[in-house]
Amino acid sequence: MDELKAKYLEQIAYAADEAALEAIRVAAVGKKGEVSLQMRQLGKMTPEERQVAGPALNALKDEINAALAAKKSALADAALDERLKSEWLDVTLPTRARREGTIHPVSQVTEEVTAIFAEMGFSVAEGPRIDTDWYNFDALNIPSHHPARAEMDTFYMHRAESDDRPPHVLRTHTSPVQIRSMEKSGAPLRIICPGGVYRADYDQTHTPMFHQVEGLAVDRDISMANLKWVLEEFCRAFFEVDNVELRFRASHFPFTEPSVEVDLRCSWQDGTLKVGEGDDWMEILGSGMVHPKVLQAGGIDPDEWQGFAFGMGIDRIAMLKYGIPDLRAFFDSDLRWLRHYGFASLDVPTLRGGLSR
Ligand code: 2U9
Repeated sequence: MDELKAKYLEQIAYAADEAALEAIRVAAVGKKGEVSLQMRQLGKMTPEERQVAGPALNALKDEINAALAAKKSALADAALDERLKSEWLDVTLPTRARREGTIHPVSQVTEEVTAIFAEMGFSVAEGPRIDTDWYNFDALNIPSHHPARAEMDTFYMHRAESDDRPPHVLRTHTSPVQIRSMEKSGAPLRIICPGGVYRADYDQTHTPMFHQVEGLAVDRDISMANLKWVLEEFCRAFFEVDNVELRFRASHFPFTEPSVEVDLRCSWQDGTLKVGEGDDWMEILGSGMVHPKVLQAGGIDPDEWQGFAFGMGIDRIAMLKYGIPDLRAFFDSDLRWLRHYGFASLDVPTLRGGLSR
């Protein structure tokens, strides 16, 4: 037994790789290995001989197995060390000046808006781009006869006459996401819903697909004052100026009551927009207090809860902030345009690190 032990421990010590180790394992403790064969002889021994040889053989087997395991792990460590010597990268190197891909202004502005509202406790909610007309219209207090349905130039999904499922539309706003979030999470709630929406309209300021971000805050005593503060904070952070001034103009939307359109004080000089100064006003978003019927459609009791909501066009605020003239170019995939208006992929917008370069 001492000979077997010395032989196999030496072989294990000199094994060069896992394959050699496996061959040694098979030869020593495999089913037909030398130690296993010895164990089979135990039956032929006298009980006294067996009492000595049995435990000694088991101990030998354990020792060989332990040596095999230790060598296997040492080989794996050595292999990893070898790999680490060749596979490394210097994370302190500067990024490549000549970049191939860029972040689209829509993605950049979505990230900026998300960072600002996240700081105020809003989380991001997402939902389907194809939804039922109930989620897109009825739940938002836009019944079938309502003129807003026609005004929204809706794309309806084709369906067979025999199809008895409810009609589906390409969502005309991200509002159905808020209805679904109210149903799912209940009150209180603080969310923003960014994403693509669809309307059958095409000219210099309209494309059949564009992007919106809508916000919704529901709590026991939310007021227009909270709405105004949130929107002012947003504009200050987004346009990166301290002195923003907002003007609330009475308006009408089916889903909010009262409803307001919000204008931002600005000046236009030589086609350049300056926010927070001058005598011009520019409309940037719509908002209001959520209509009780809309809260109810989302399963929230309007006698106990109230909320504010707002909506704005991401493409539009991207054009304003970054001086991009034509909306249609956003979706042309023209590489020269993308290189000119795109953002560096490693410049992630944060409030402290800076929203834009
Ligand atoms: C729920 C309740 C209320 C979202 C709102 C607006 C006003 C608005 C437009 C801005 C420019 C759309 O992209 S745009 O054409 N939006 O004026 N949106 S209040 O109100 C909601 C949404 C969801 C449950």
